[in-house]
Formats: sequence, structure tokens, C-alpha cells
Amino acid sequence: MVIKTNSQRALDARRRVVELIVSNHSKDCLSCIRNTNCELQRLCQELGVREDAFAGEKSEPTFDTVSPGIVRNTSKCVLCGRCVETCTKVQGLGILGYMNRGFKTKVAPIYDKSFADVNCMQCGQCINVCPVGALHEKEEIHYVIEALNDPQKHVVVQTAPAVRAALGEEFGMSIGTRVTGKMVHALKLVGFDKVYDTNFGADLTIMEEGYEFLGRLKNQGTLPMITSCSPGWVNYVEHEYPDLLDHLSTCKSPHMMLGAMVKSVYAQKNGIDPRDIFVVSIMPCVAKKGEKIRPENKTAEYQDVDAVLTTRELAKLIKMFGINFRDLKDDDFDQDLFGEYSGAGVIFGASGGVMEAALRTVADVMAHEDLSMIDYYAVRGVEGVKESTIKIGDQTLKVAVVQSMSLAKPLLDDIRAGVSPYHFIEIMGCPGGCINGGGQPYVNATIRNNGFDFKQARAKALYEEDVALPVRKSHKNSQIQELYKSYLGEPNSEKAHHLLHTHYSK
Ligand code: HC1
Ligand code: SF4
Repeated sequence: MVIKTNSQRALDARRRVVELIVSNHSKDCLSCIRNTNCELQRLCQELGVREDAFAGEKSEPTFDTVSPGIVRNTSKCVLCGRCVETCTKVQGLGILGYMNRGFKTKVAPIYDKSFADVNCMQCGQCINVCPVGALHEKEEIHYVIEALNDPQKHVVVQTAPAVRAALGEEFGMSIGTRVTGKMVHALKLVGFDKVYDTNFGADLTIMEEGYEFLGRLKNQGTLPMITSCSPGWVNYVEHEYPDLLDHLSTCKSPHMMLGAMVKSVYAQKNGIDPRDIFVVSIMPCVAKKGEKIRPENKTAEYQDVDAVLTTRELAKLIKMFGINFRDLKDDDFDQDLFGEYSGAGVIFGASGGVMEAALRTVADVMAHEDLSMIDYYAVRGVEGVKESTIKIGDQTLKVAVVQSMSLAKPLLDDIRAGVSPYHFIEIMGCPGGCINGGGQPYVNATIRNNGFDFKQARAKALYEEDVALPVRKSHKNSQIQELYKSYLGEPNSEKAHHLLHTHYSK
């Protein structure tokens, strides 16, 4: 059989299908969030769709803007079902499905409810696979620009580990290009008063979480302990396994910890009223938009983080400010107070990174020495369930690492049944960890379908930064040591608990 894919009939049929999709699609392309990065726009261009061939009635759209992180606009939806498949198979949740029939067909949570009223974990994985503007993050750029233009505000920005491994893609660079220095330079040109790295917060998290774990081991506390830095995962466990909340570390996530430090220590040292400080977190994550407004994360009457921009939003901000990103020279993060970070902090952004970072510190503390073991290869990798058994002195630790809820579920069921063999588990909400968060640059279907492992490429960029750093263990970060000496006291002290720990709701 000879199949002709480019005959007149085949081209006409393809164009006709696209014209039918377009007939029920909102045409505000110029102001659409996916303008110039829309798979439907590209198809129209490739197939030469030049007119609205079937203009007429349109189905009734739903606009859901209620949840903190995600907007759903069905007037843009092409009913491809990628989001339905992702939520069901990757997260095992099935929040999205088809409702109605024929012309009225819609992709929606049950009864067309808002994401805010169902058990959506706000991971944003559905956004990442959406080919059009039907699902996207709730933008916060305007708040940031407002703060930058307010003479009363002192605006501090911090960047998550995974952002540097993907931001370059928004400027035509290949996947996996590390752009740490250019990103810092761009943020300084935008006009932020201070540019810090969330990696410092990650080192602080390891101190608090590492000692929390050691405390639980010593005092027969609840084990396995599970990491708590992925807010999508925290939403999931609150909704689906509320009986397991005691297993979660009480540590806030690194960017919330750094936010709390900026509004306390930094404010004091610089003589600024914390209410005049505006903290912006640049995150690869959509769920962090909701995390920053959780009342449990407040240390005073104000929020410790005021705005969260995704990696995609940061790229827009840089473009809006007319900055030629590709030609920028490298610049360094501000060095005062929170400028130093270890390799352990950097690898947080890849699945297994938090566990490896914790082990680098926990093992040293348990062994009472500076161990030469730094690389825990068994917990690395962006796929599947990883586990490892580590012997430190006469103690044996069994740890596991998973990412995405479909992989986490069996481990959680084992804990619930009382048969989990682990002491410590890292769980991240997104497949591959933060490098593939719901706020990262879109990887279009052509690249995904070609089998290119974009998660691995981004993770590699982080592990390369780790080995290039002089300090690779969080507790060796001299500014972390100074922070405990001059302000926090011991890890898990009362002060540390007040500022750096949180609780969860059933
Ligand atoms: Fe993450 Fe984290 S690593 S949660 O995956 O603990 O988003 O990158 O910023 O806070 O450090 C995300 C990334 C990020 C926090 C850190
Ligand atoms: Fe499902 Fe995550 Fe999308 Fe919510 S954000 S609908 S949990 S894929």
C-alpha cells in the first residue's frame, strides 16, 4: 500500500479539520497568552488557513480564574485531551475529563467546577501539555512591575534552582543550557534591589530538615519522614492522604524560608520595615503561587513572599523590558547575608536532589566527620522509583525517591498499611522534579514525541553546576553557619521553628 500524506485530498482534509477547530475557537490571538507559541496557530500557518471558513455559533465557554495558580478558558480549548491524559495517568488524579456531548463538549473538572473546588494539586502539568491558551498560570507580572515602580518598596528577588536550567529555552537556546549568570544580569537590569538565589534557602532547608530527621530517628518519631518542599505534593497529601500528614517534614520550602529570612534578619540588618519589602520568587512551579498565600506560612501579619513568577513569566518580563538576553554577560548574585550556596542547594531542582542534599549533611552529622562520600548516584535520575540503603556507622538508612503522584501512591499505601521499609522519602509533585515543573518553558509536542529526554538534559545542567562549586554540602555554607551563630541558634531552635517551619491542614 502506498500512503500519500501530501496529496491534494490529504492536504484539504487536514486543512478542513483545522478550520473546524478554529470555527469554535476564540480569535483573540493577539492578546492570547500563547501568542507566537501556540500549536493551533502554527498549524493554521503551516496549512495555509486564511479565512474563518465556518464562522457561526460558538459553544458556551467557561472561565475559571478562582484557584491561586491556574486559569482555565474553554473558549481556547481544542479538545485534544492531553491534559485529561496527563492528570489521569501521570498524577493518577483524573481531575479533568470530558463533559457533555457534541457541540457542547468541554474539558472540565467534575460538574464544570473550579480547580479551587476539586482536589486539584495545582501542579500545572496539564498546562505544560496544553497546545493552546486554554490552561495557563495566573499571571502576577503586573504586581511585580507595580512594586518595582513604587519608591516606597524595596524589591528582593530570588530564583529557584531549576529556573537556570530552562530559562534559556525561551530565548532560543537549546534545552539544558545553564544561564545562571545571564539570568542574574537580566534581573539586575530589570531593577530589583537585591538578587538572591533560592539555593541559600535550600541549604537552610537541609539544616532544618536534616536535623528534624535525625531527631525523629533518635526519639522514635514518625517515620518514614517525607520531604515537604513541593507544594503540589503537599496539596495532594492534604487532599488524598490526610491521615499521613504527620509523616511530612514540618519544614517550609526553601523559597518560603528565604522569604522569612529576608523579612526578618535582612530587614533588621538593613533597617527596613518588612512591610516595605516586596519579595518575588521566580519558580518553575505553579503551585508555589498558592503556597505563598497559605496562612500557615505567615510569620507575621504580612506574607513572607509577595509574588511568584513562573520561568515563563520571567522570560516575558525580560522581553517586556527590552533586554537582549542572549547577549548578556554573566553577573553574580548579591553576596551579602544570603549570597553563598552549595552544590547541594543547586540539585534540589532535579528529582533525587533533595534526598542527596540531605544525605550529604545527615551522613556527616551521624558519622561525626567530613565524609568523602558526596555523590549519591542511586537516588539520581528523572524516571521511576529510586531507592538506596546507606550504612553509616552501625546505622542503616533506607531511603526512596519518587516524583509524580502515580508513582508516589503505592509508597503511600504501604505507609498507610504500616509496611513501608523506608526511613526517609523524597516526593516531588512533578515528573522529573522541579526541572519539569508546571511553570517551565513549553516543550512542544514534536520534541516530546521524538523521544528527546528534555528532563534529563535540564537535570544535567544542575549536576554540572553542583560539581563546579567549591562547597557541596549545605552545612559547609559559611553564611548558613553565620546565620545560626548570630540569629537562629541551633537547627530546629524555637526561633527556627517560628520562622522556618509550618503545619498542614486536613
Ligand atoms: Fe523547586 Fe525548591 S527545588 S521546590 O523543586 O525545594 O519550584 O527549582 O525552588 O522552594 O530550592 C520548585 C525548583 C524550588 C523551593 C528549592
Ligand atoms: Fe490535574 Fe495537576 Fe492539572 Fe490539577 S494542575 S488538573 S492536578 S494536572
